[in-house]
Amino acid sequence: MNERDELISEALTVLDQNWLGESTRPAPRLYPHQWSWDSAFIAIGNAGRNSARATRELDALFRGQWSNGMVPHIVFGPTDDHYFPSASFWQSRLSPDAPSMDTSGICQPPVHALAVGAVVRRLDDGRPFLAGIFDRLCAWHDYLFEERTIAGGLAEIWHPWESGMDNSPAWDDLMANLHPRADEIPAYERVDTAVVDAADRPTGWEYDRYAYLAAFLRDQNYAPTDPAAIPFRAHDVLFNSLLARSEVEIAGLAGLVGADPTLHVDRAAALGDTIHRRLWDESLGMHASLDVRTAQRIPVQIAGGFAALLAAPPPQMTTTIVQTLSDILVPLSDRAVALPTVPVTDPGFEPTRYWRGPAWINLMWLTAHGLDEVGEPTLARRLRNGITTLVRAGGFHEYFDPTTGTGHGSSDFSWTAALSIAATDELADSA
Ligand code: 2M8
Repeated sequence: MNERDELISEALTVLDQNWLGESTRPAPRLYPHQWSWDSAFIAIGNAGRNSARATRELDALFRGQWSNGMVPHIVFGPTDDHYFPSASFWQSRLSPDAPSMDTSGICQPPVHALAVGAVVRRLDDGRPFLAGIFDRLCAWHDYLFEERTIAGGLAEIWHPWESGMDNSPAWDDLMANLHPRADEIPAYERVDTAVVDAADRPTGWEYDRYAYLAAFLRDQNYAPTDPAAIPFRAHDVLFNSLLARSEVEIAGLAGLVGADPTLHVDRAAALGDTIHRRLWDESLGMHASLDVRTAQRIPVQIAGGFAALLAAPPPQMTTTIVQTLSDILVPLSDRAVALPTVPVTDPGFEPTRYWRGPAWINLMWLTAHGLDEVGEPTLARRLRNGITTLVRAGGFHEYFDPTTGTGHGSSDFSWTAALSIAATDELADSA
């Protein structure tokens, strides 16, 4: 077996081991249920190798969809243990919109349309699967455009977990501005630090605030009546760029099910314009997320900001972004680079702490796609080579120290495996 086939076969073994029967857990012990954006990445990896499983994965996730359209960030399995916050913490059925199975009460970045598109393109006839999921996908986006787009034309996140980049330095000031009273922080017991090194995870101070924010939303049955009272509100670049790019994807898929693409084309264009107008930060040379409560952009260079490449930036902006990105990328060899979540030169860079420095395969893969879309295939290739280099040397870890290449967090991490397959296939296709 050549190196390429070997990597794919090992990645498929990880996905097999994490398969729960209807969906795939992100990792064996750390994340035992179904997570929203993880499942989208996992379906992308399975699309070309195990398309039946990819369709089941997405169907299972959308079975957890709420009647208001929200796709929850966790769909819980039948056993409610070994994870904090558990189903009994979230109590999703406090909301009349929640389905009969247990879910969390918040969401994650809308990357699902890209997964649906990837799966449909790999099926002999993708129309039956698409017909079953298309309206649900549109309802998810309607939720984001209607219930989460409150001011300024951008969708809001209400919890750092909704960004997917939980303890990113982008959220430091917003978190520091939360002043929960002791009785507003619910009692809880962490499970994560018993499974992986606590030094690689968010701090206790951050977890207190995660628990406080989740309980705040829960105590309003997940339907806050006064947006001004929500303690954490951000316009995240990654979240909104994925929403814009996903609208383009939905527009492209619409014809296959006889739907009208116009709304989706218009939404993608309007949202893209707003992203480039409101989130562009000339001094950073890239886009930055915005604190809705202060109406200020958050002046930090975060890898998620490069997702704006997926939202059709204008040419001059694109040139600046690619230059900034090139300066931040860390060489792994003469043809492979890693994308750290925070520049290694940043005083706050922590090489192994979760979303505060390590290289994450999903952000590298999304950035490679953004580069393809703005006509930078050489840099895209170096990023994909970076993905295969990191997993060959470090295994299918959750994240990697970009300065040494060593793997951290959970081993046998599903989206690392799935996107290694996708990157390997894309490298072969572009050779
Ligand atoms: C991490 O987030 C969860 C909370 O949702 C956690 O730390 O327990 C993040 O890396 C998130 O992006 C990811 O979806 C999740 C499962 O892999 O883990």
